[in-house]
Amino acid sequence: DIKGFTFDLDGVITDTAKFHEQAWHALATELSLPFPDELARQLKGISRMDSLQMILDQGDKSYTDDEKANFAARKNKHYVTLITGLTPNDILPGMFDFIADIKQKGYVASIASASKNAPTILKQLGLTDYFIGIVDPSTLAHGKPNPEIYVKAGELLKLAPQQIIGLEDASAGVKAIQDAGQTALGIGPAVSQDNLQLWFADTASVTLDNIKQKLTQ
Ligand code: B16
Ligand code: MG
Repeated sequence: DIKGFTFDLDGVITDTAKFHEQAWHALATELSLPFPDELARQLKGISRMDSLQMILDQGDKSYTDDEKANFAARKNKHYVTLITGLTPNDILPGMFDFIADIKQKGYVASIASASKNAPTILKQLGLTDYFIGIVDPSTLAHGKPNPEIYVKAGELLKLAPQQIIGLEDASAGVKAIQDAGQTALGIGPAVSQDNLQLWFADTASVTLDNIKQKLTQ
């Protein structure tokens, strides 16, 4: 029986992708590098330093580790100013009701986000108390699609993988959930091809009733 949920953050609980995009785009422009829409899409779920490398790969200059650390810090400073504007109104449709409902019914929940800013984002959204824990991405050796982050998010719940549903909007995250032995719940067009028993077109459709219905189909 399902007793808990592991949540991706960006794209599932709130849309921080637009702020990442804005901050990376500004950095790319400062460095005279192009920033195509396709690149913005590819950066979803990718760690900060890996994202930076993908942006720098648009040009042919090489940079020292110090310079790269400085670029990443500059982007993050900009990003942090953008997310201070987040409020509970920025929770994606239906997600507050779902998160409150599972808590009220005794399920446990944790966060599996690659973002080091996840604690700040949850606080801004007023959701901190709904989660038992947040995986610290600085403790991870590998990013999604490696299952490590979902394994750790499951450990925070003190549940077996078979008792957990993981929520994701990206294919790499769906694979990470499945390889962690949890049941993947996919949301949105980017994961519609993933052959999931639990697939929802949007966050508003994610309810316990709809999940139960799909699981018994
Ligand atoms: P930070 P998720 C990811 O969040 C974002 O999708 C990705 O664009 C970002 O680079 C990454 O977090 C790291 O974020 O720079 O704040 O540590 O989708 O895993 O919730
Ligand atoms: Mg995501």
